[in-house]
Amino acid sequence: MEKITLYYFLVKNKATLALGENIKLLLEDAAIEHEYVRLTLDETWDNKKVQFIEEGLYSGTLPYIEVGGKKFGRTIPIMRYISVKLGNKYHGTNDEENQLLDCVADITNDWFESMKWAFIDSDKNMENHAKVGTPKFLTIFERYYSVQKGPYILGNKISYPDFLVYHLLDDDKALNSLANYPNLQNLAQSFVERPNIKKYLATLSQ
Ligand SMILES: N[C@@H](CCC(=O)N[C@@H](CS)C(=O)NCC(=O)O)C(=O)O
Repeated sequence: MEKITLYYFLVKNKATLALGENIKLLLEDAAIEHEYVRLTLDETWDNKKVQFIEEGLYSGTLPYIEVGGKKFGRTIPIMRYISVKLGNKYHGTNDEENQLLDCVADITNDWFESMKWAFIDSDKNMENHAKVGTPKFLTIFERYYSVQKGPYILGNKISYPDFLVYHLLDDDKALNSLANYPNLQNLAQSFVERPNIKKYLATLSQ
């Protein structure tokens, strides 16, 4: 696949925080040549947003990618697009599997939105999210991941929602408290051992 340029904000000065990282992890895993451009969510963004909308990114949101002179937006659609371009590398093998992947990916949007608003609103809401929101989503995903033997949602084959779920566990600081969620723990442990992911994660701790 051609080189991809990924655009996303640098959130709270932490390289991996929020949506862009889902795509970054996929690009790393697939060993696709890429550049990651970080923007700042400040007054300069308002002008950029107008420009992006004029260029056809009508939602005016990040992340987006540029590839072969074309721009594509929205996290999950971008991940699906990359997977399709790679011969459905990160999709299922039939309609029913793909419906399951759609479903899991859709719930990750709910999880992200719940976490985002708690994070933006106040410390009190964040506390409430940690007590109520996080366990609610962990329980839902534990159910999905218990259907197959794992470690991934489709069993041995990784697919795009696995990246989303792993990254939410990280963003929501749940990676070290998965004792009651053995299938999610299995996912997280296997995910970080994927050779390209392992190499990439090592660069973050340098
Ligand atoms: N569900 C969308 C959410 C996109 C979104 O709301 N992005 C936020 C950053 S997390 C954004 O661009 N905010 C700036 C704005 O709306 O002007 C996706 O996954 O792409």
